[in-house]
Amino acid sequence: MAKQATSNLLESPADLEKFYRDMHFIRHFERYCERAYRQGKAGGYLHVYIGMEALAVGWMTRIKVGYDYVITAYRDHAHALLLGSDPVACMAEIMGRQGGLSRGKGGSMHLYDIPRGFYGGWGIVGGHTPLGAGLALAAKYRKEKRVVLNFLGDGASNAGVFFEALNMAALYELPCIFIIENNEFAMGTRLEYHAADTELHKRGFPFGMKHERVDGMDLLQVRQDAKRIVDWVRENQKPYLVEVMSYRFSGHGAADNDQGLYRSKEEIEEAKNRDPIHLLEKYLREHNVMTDEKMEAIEQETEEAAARVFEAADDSPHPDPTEVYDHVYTDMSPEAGH
Ligand SMILES: Cc1ncc(C[n+]2csc(CCOP(=O)(O)OP(=O)(O)O)c2C)c(N)n1
Repeated sequence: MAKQATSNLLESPADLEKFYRDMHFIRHFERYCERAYRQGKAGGYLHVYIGMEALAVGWMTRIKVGYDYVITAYRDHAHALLLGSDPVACMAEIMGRQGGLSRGKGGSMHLYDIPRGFYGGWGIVGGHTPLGAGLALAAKYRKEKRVVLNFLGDGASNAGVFFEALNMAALYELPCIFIIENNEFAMGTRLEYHAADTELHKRGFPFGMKHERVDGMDLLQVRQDAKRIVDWVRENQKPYLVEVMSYRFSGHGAADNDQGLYRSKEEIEEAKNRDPIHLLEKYLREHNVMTDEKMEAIEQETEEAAARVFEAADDSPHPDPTEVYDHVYTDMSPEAGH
């Protein structure tokens, strides 16, 4: 590691390296997911997180893994990976294989890992937001001090059910952080065309909820905001609405090849000036935390790691057709011990 003035650093060098690796790994993992889809190896649909890595890394590294709860929509790969879910099991799920997190029955949009507090992975836009409030209600009822990260998209923040979730969370004072991942688009519809008021965080105001808009591209800023808000919610046991500004570099889903129908190539290139990985590289360079050679090595190592994950997942067999009705509903019978 290069010489550095560690006292000026916002994070320890070891943590900075870990975050840098995580962001690269997520990006490579997502590229392999797109490849799997194009090779016909991933059924259903698939949405990647490329461009938004700092958002998930910043927030997910501020919670207590295995204690706090996380729930999100269908753009869910990064969240599972950051909670420590086995990357091969994530990729195998995305490919619909037996070794997948949901035994190959959910696919990309339905990753779950309950021991790590990950409650999915949901495909109905906005539909999971009351479930996240319910998780917070359960924790509060049991007098635990958990917090819930309840992620949703900017488009999802228009759904009626989201306002119901906000109302109940405020009424019952639930430790739930609604995190709007504002990547500026709901499929091909730009923020200005889908939201009457584009400051989405204001939607917390009518419910008397604390709310604010924060950055989602500069990892170190994200980490600071996330810590402040997670600490506040854990301590005060009340909800919070935070709108995190980001941008998605890839198409909406794997079938959107971004042919300039709703945004120009120039706009995407312009947004890449704030590529979260490059912003962190700039910090690492300016503070002499890491040399360019080391950064290149990490980029390559994480690419190779993602390639190994892809291959291992591809080796996992398809589920046996006789299992099709198994594990779909929880067995609530007395024999099952419930
Ligand atoms: C209730 C419902 N309506 C419509 C859809 C189709 N649909 C899938 S993704 C999407 C856009 C959601 O955008 P946003 O919430 O901003 O999330 P992002 O994809 O940007 O992460 C829509 C309308 C759906 N899945 N569920």
